[in-house]
Amino acid sequence: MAARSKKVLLKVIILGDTGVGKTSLMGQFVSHKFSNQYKATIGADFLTKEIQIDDRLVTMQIWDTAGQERFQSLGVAFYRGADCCVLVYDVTQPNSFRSLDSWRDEFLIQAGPRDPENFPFVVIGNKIDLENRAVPTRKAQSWCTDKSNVPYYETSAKDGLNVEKAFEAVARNALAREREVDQTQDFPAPIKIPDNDQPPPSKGCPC
Ligand SMILES: Nc1nc2c(ncn2[C@@H]2O[C@H](COP(=O)(O)OP(=O)(O)OP(=O)(O)O)[C@@H](O)[C@H]2O)c(=O)[nH]1
Ligand SMILES: [Mg+2]
Repeated sequence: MAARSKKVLLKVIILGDTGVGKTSLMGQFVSHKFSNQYKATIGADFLTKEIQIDDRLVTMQIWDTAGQERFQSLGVAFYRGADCCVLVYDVTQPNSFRSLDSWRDEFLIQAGPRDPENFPFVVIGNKIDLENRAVPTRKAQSWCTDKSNVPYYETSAKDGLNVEKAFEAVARNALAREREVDQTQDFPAPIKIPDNDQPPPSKGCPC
């Protein structure tokens, strides 16, 4: 029998301080390319990549955003409909780790998901190829555990280390969540059983 194949489109948004490597991660994942030169992202831009997750062909539409404040002008409409949000920090920059809270809050305010506590986030600690690491893994891991067990990955966009794994987790996480939403929607409408304490329906139908 032919394998069941369903096409899915996932909208993924990458957020994090300027210079943490958001554009580099996307470039490494989508085109296996990396440049040491820094070019600030202005506004937002997306790339797509198709990946196979079990029996499903998943098109990831990955939105790279600007970390520099003066280039941030994304409205609510941009965040709405996101299936997963990737929060990136640089393991050599403690400030970028401390910013994760505000990036998460900002996303939840703007996107307004129905169930904010369980919205699928993935956290990436990038630049692990560098020697001057300043944020310990357990600190980042503990932040993620506190936030309803957000998956945590450490990557190097430069070497490509763990990049594929992290984005696969993004897709899996979003798909798992989609299934949950589907299930609640498939539930039949509850049948109302009249409460015995309620007064009987009024007699004398006007019709
Ligand atoms: N060594 C090392 N350098 C990296 C890595 N990822 C990114 N960089 C470098 O860090 C700098 C910033 O990377 P970007 O990907 O442009 O950062 P960004 O988060 O997109 O920055 P904004 O667009 O301003 O928000 C660039 O010079 C990259 O070459 C990494 O994993 N290792
Ligand atoms: Mg960028």
